[in-house]
Amino acid sequence: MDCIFCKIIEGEIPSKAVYNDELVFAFYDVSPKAPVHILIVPKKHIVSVNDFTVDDNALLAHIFDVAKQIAKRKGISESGYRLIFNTGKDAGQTVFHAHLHILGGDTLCDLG
Ligand code: DGP
Repeated sequence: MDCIFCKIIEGEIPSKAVYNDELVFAFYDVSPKAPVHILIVPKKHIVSVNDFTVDDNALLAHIFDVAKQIAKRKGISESGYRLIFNTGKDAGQTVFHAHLHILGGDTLCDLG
């Protein structure tokens, strides 16, 4: 499959790894939008949030648990961070392998 994140997971494309287990891989975003900008990707190829099913509930819970762990490890748990799944064209999704952005380390732009 010609998927850049599958290739990163397989190690075919280098990345700066942050976390790895049997379900997910996390690495630094190549084009950071905040001092801390990390992506968590499920190892299973899932195109976007639209494609998660109830069978993925445990995987989704795990992704958020890993996000919490990473935020703590990177020292942004208390200062604050944003978790984003861009989903589809209008949201700016550019890689069609679902991924959770962790953004923090500074005051983020107001979305409200
Ligand atoms: P999104 O716009 O939500 O689809 O985010 C895709 C992100 O993936 C974007 O912030 C840049 C990042 N990205 C794209 N290609 C690579 C790559 O080859 N390596 C790394 N580390 N990040 C990448």
